[in-house]
Amino acid sequence: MFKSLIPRLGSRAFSTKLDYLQNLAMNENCILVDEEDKSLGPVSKRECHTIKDNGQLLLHRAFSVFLFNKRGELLLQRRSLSKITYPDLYTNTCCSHPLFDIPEEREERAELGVRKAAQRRLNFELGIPMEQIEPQEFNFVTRILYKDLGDGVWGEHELDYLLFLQKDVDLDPNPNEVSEVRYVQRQNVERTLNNLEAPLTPWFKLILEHKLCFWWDHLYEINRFQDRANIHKL
Ligand code: DMA
Ligand code: MN
Repeated sequence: MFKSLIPRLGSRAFSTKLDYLQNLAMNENCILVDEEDKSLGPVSKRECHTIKDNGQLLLHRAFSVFLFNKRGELLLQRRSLSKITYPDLYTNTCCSHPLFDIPEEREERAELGVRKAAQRRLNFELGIPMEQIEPQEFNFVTRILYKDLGDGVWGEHELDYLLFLQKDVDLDPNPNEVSEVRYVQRQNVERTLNNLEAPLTPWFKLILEHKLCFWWDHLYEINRFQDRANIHKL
């Protein structure tokens, strides 16, 4: 009887995107943390985002940038179809992880590691020149902790630093990361987000339901709301 030489693909293989660059990035090491944000060492991005058989996901350090232009409009991105986790969804300006592999990104003093990682990823994902945003320019607001089971194969479980910045910047999106960018006005936020051609990422939704609009309304004094003491479970 004919036996196929092509191995049968399990469900995980089917839902694994074969994008070369995105797969390569899965070998980078995130920073594993406990619920108090104490660093527990390196774990690959692949392992951090793989849902285990018991539904568990490893908690790791992350950041979410909210970049506003001088008119106070929030920059959104649509994740590319190549992304392995949460492809083709609209989300806040830029999200990623400080890497254990880059020693400066492990620095916890004044959130320096996260700030450096944010500068690196704004450049990589959106093409914002490195010199247009310095790490100390971000306004760190607070940390949130959330878990989301994504597509059942790939998910998120993050201790996420929220970074706000109001500045006009140059954009040159990287198509392997981002398929579309657009600015959203505060007064139209509900209507605009309800009429997008794709859903929002779960973390953006959670932050939106939490305090995004309040912080947006107080952009000019955002530093008043800096909270280093607490980690908010959303
Ligand atoms: C991960 O974002 C971080 C958050 C806050 C969800 P991501 O999936 O966009 O990470 P990367 O761009 O490094 O793949
Ligand atoms: Mn993550």
